[in-house]
Amino acid sequence: MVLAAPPTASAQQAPARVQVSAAEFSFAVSRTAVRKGQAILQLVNYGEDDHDLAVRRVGGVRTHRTRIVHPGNVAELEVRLSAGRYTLWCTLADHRLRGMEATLVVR
Ligand SMILES: [Cu+2]
Repeated sequence: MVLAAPPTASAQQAPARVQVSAAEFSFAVSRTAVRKGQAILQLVNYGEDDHDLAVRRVGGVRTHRTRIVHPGNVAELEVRLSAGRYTLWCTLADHRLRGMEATLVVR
């Protein structure tokens, strides 16, 4: 007789996924709100310059950041998000000022 394994903490909800499309000079998120908990933020560089993805909770002190992503490449950032509003941006040069910034709401 085979017993089904009991549910464990690791078998909970799969992490939320958000794709961030980067180009010169814009950041477009695939969704603007996610549930709190584990999330995978995927940066896809559709541009012709290098970009990266940084994320910080508004009012928070910790910044998570991907490596620099070359054109046509992808990077993922797995983070634990608590409820609040997060800012996503590119840290390279003046890209943020030029429009590479987005907001993600976590409920
Ligand atoms: Cu950039």
